[in-house]
Amino acid sequence: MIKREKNRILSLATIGMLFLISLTLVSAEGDEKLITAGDNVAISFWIATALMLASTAFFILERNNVAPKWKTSMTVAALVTGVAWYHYTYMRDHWVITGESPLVLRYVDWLITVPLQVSEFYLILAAVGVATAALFWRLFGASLIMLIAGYIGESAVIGGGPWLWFAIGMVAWFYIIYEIWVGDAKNKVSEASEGTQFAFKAMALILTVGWAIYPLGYFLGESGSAEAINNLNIIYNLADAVNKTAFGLMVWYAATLDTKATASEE
Ligand SMILES: *C/C=C(C)/C=C/C=C(C)/C=C/C1=C(C)CCCC1(C)C
Repeated sequence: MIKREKNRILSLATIGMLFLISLTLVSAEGDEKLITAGDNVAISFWIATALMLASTAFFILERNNVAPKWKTSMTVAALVTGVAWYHYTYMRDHWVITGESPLVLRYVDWLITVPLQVSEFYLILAAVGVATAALFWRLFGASLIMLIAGYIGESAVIGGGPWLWFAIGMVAWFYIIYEIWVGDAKNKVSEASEGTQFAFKAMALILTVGWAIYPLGYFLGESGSAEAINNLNIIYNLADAVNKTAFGLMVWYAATLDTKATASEE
């Protein structure tokens, strides 16, 4: 019975995946321009697109194999890569056709996926017993300030120049790092399960090291060199691979650790 149920979910997921893949093909066929060899930015867009789709399918399928308390985290991980996959299908076409940065869609994507990741952090903190609604809103607010400042700086919709807005974004990001490393979470985490401890450490590293790739991309992108736009896009695409796929994999690994531990207790 359970097996039948599982097979049904698996086949539904497979159908869903094939559907998503066929959508990707349709939009690729409609393009007037093709990727030229040596267009490394376009290649990085295509790799990121495929990676986001594969990660989404993986997280949805693996959701069935983890303990119930980790299922929501797996769902959120799949949503992050799923939303990104959808936006990447557009961003990559935008690049191939215009040769320009898909600036607006990039920030639209972050505006949805970063709050989703903040919710993921919140779920992990909740497992450690240190999550409060106030903390969630502080992290959420700081991440919004960071992204809005970045958008204003890159798009130049308001004056001030790219570096003032960069500085504001950096302050918001440092505040997030401060909350994670200096808040009470880290004291309580040593009492939590092995899986939760792993997830917490992974989260702290992603926020500090993984997220650092973005300001680096911004910095190089605004440097005014001829390669600036290429650097910016390759670095942002790489950053998304680390922060969306690798982060989801860490959550999945933490969930698997916990699920095994619970199974051996029983
Ligand atoms: C999935 C997308 C993610 C996790 C995007 C994260 C984006 C950032 C951490 C952006 C950071 C920036 C700063 C810290 C300074 C201002 C410029 C930004 C917006 C690139």
